[in-house]
Amino acid sequence: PAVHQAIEEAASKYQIPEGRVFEYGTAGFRMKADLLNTVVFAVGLLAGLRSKKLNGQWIGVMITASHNPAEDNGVKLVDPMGEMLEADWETYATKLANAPLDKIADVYDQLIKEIDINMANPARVVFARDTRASGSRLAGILGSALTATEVEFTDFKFMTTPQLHYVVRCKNTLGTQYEYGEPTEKGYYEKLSEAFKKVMKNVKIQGPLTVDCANGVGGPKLQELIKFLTPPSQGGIDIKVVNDNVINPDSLNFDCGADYVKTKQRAPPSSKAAPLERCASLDGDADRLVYYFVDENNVFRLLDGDRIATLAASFIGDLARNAGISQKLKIGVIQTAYANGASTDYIEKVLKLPAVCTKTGVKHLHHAAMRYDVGVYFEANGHGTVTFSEEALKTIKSAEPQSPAQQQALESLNGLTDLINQAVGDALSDMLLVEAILAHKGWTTKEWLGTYTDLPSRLVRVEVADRSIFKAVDAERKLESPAGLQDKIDALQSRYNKGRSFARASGTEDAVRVYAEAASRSETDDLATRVANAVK
Ligand code: NG1
Ligand code: ZN
Repeated sequence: PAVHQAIEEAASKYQIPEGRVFEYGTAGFRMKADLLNTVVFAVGLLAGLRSKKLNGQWIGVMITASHNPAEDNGVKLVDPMGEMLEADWETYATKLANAPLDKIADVYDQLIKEIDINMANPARVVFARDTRASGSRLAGILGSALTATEVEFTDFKFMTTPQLHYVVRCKNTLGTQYEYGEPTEKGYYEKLSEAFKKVMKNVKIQGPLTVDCANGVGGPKLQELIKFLTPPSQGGIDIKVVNDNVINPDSLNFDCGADYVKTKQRAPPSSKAAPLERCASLDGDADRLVYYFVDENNVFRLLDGDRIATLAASFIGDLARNAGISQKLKIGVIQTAYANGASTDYIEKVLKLPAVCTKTGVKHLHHAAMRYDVGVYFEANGHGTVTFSEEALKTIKSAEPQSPAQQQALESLNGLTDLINQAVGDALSDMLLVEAILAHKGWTTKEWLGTYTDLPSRLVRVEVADRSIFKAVDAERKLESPAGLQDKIDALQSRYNKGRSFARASGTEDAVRVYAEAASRSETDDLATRVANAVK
């Protein structure tokens, strides 16, 4: 029929790069931007099918390669409630992306049968992109696939990844009892800024915050958000935006941003922050956030995703107790094997909360978080958020305060449920969350750092001939293949005080990652080197 022919016609304009096999991984498809044309076209076809399968609910498509270099790009699908694409569909995405172009319309038709899609249903898609130079070309290709398949779509142009997730969730809940907000960028700023005002009632934060925006889309969006916040002259936070150059596309993620700061364990070389000044870095699409400062002795101090998780869990726990509803709000903290062992200890022994370990990738963390009334989940690299169950929201909204103190705690909790982007980890929302908590606790970053002492850690990237032979089990903390390797790792880590190490194949790069931590820096480095050698 007409659609089949329109797909063939539209597809004939592109060329599949030779010898490439594409795979929808933890971060969707990601690679050098000039290889992505046909992949984006395939994702456009699938987005329409996904929407039809879900009775015309809005599906999101985000064009970004996050913290990767400027010449890369990527594309991923967003499900109706703002979550990552359902796992089963990753295979369909992979199938379509690898179809030869003269067969892609046939594969499309096969998928309709295989997934059993009612083609009479409407299809609706929203999409956006980060500031990469290749983004507008890819958005055009996406549009051509949507047009060929007669899908209704809205192009939101530049957005942070979490903003797009927000819009998708808003569009699909509009007019229902779960209405999430107004499905526009302005709606996003209004929701966040109003919630922040609520949470900041009666408290004030000390000193300015410098935010490194990785020269990505987070820069202009943070500038926009600031217009909605209380200005410093009226007691609001003084946010200094740096690394917000989106004019020179090559500066994206270059010597700055959350990934740089976390992996290099140092401030961006361009940083002019004085000792003890509070700093934060976003990544290229503003879904990761880390804090840091330089102490009195000029030593760099990092406050990563584990720190944000422990801070949030401790604060929400306090509020629940102060509101008199702690019995009804079961809080859990979800981490991956990359979480610093000291943070896990602190969660279990000091906060007395359950700490759950899942596989790497936020969809696994998100899933585990949903099993709690309040699920706090963060990857050590700064990607994460807090989820509130329906039951928890009801408890918070319907609780009857018995005292002014209880009322205040309930109001703060209520504000938090709006301040936190529950669809997905969101650096701008997480930043306001951290600022609010520090203000409530009256803490500087130094006191935050003082809650526990991180074990020295090391992350090593090991190039191997074939990473697919590395098969991990037990939330990726152990290897069952290649045979014998885990025994070697076990023997090595037992030789070091507080030694812990594991190796797993990366889901986003062609390499194996080795993580090690131990009581001292030298033991850590030694352990990491030995395990890396065992992997090679
Ligand atoms: P891989 O390449 O699978 O280790 C990396 C990050 C993940 C996650 C994904 C998606 C580390 C050690 N790994 O995964 O946490 O963020 O990218 O972007 O940080
Ligand atoms: Zn990102």
